[in-house]
Amino acid sequence: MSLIQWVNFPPLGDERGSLVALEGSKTVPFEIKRVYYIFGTQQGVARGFHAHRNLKQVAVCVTGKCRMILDDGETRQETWLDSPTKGLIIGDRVWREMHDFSPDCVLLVLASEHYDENDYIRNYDEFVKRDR
Ligand code: T46
Repeated sequence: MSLIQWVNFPPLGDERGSLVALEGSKTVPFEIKRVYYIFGTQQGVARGFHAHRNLKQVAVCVTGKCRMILDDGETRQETWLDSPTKGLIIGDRVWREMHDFSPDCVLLVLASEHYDENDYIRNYDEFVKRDR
């Protein structure tokens, strides 16, 4: 099964421009408990490099782009987040890395759980050996 799974956000456009609505348990396949966004990422900086034990997320670049790597310990796949109408679903126990942020990138993330530092798996070898 591909690690790269999308959810489409149909643009509600009219002559004034576009609008996308994100609704928990509707357009987004879980109840949204937290929203955060990453912006102003410096050139050459990569982020992520961890997995989560119990967290589902949808990530969407509302402007600009970045490259996302997902890795379940057996398969490593990558894709570009470059559209405000496509969200990437990131499931539990998937290692993620974000690279090649454009200067204008705003990466919006919708999360199924509140922030919990104890939910992070930050050591790749441990992730592959034990935490998948
Ligand atoms: C993920 C990828 C896509 C908080 O206090 N609350 C929060 O909700 C978040 C997400 C972070 N933080 C703090 C923890 C750190 O001191 O903000 C700081 C930066 O977080 P972090 O280094 O984890 O950021 P990234 O970009 O490496 O990872 C983030 C999310 O943490 C992670 O869950 O999946 O974006």
